[in-house]
Formats: sequence, C-alpha cells, structure tokens
Amino acid sequence: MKALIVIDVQNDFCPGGALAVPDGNTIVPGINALMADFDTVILTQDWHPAGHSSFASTHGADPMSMMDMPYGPQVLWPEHCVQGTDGALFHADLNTDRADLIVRKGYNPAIDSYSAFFENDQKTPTGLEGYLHTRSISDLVLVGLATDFCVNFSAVDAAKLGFNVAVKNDLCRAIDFDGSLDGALTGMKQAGVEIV
Ligand code: VGL
Ligand code: ZN
Repeated sequence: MKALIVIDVQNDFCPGGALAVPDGNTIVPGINALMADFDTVILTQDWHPAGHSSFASTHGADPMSMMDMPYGPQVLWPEHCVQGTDGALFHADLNTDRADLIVRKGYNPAIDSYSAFFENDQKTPTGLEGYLHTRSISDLVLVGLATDFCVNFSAVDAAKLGFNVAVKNDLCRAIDFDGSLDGALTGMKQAGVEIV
C-alpha cells in the first residue's frame, strides 16, 4: 500500500508568510492533482506553541542564527506556524478534504520537529510510523515544504525506518539557506530516497 505525504503546505511557508519559501504556493495545484493517484493522503502541519525554543525571538537572537540545543545544533527561525494563527493554517487552495490523517509536529516547546516521524532529538516519535505500519503502508511519496528541512528530514527518517520513499522534487520548494538544499539532496540520495 502506498501513501502521499504532503509536508507543511501552510501559509507561513508561502509568499507573504513569516518563513516564506520562494514560490511555495506554486506547488499547490500539482499536489492537489497528484492526490487522485493515491488511496491514502496524509498532511503534516508545523504547529508550534508561542515562545517555541526554535524561535530566534525566544532567545533574543537573530533569525537564521544557530544555537546549540541539548539535542544538537538548531537553526533559530523567525516565529512561524504558531498554534491557532492564520500562518499555521494550510494554504487555502490545498485540498485538505482528501486527508486521512493530519500529523501535527513541533508542539513540544523544548524540541523542534522537522521530520514527520521523529522530533529533532531523533528519538521522540510522532506516531506516524505506527500509523503507517498498522495500515500496511510501505511505499511513500513526499511533496511539500521545505525540500531542505521538513521534506528532507521526513524522507531520510522514513528510509531509515525501512519504507520505500520517493520525493517528487518538482512539487517541493526549498529555503536553500547556507547550502542546505545541496546537502539535503545528497543526504536523501545517500539514505536511499529516490528523487523523482
Ligand atoms: C520547516 C523550518 C522550521 C519546514 C519548519 O517545514 O521545512 N522549516 N519549521
Ligand atoms: Zn517550524
């Protein structure tokens, strides 16, 4: 069984949003069309409490600076996808009716979560692995935002967990910060993710 996983197609990651990914909105029609090829569609939603530890403002630091967290280095982001705000909503044109499951992540105040499977400590699970296994889903296609962060970490974790994973790159857009896109593409290929 296969599933389409749509990563973080939310207002704050689209032009005009707090952490806008260039052209992030332009992938929405293609993602909606691709849903027709899948019995199972899963959406992820970045969902941070106000004052989240991944926000630069929480530490009086500059956005896009780095900070050493107990679980490793962390990029400090502009405030984005705060629970209950318009920025955290899915893009208005995204077809959310087809979603069997919406996975929220990043709600732990102390740990960021790029991946749909594990928080950034790489061990606290979101529950998605169990959901997929109990539904006998073994093949995953990932699309969404951002290629180099949440799509990348989700795809690599999925491959490590033994799923067959493809990232449809034309339906992803990247932040591309400090070489992050090249690093992500290399890392995903090394992990056995198919880039199509
Ligand atoms: C993301 C940075 C911070 C993403 C989420 O969805 O790629 N990036 N939070
Ligand atoms: Zn986030």
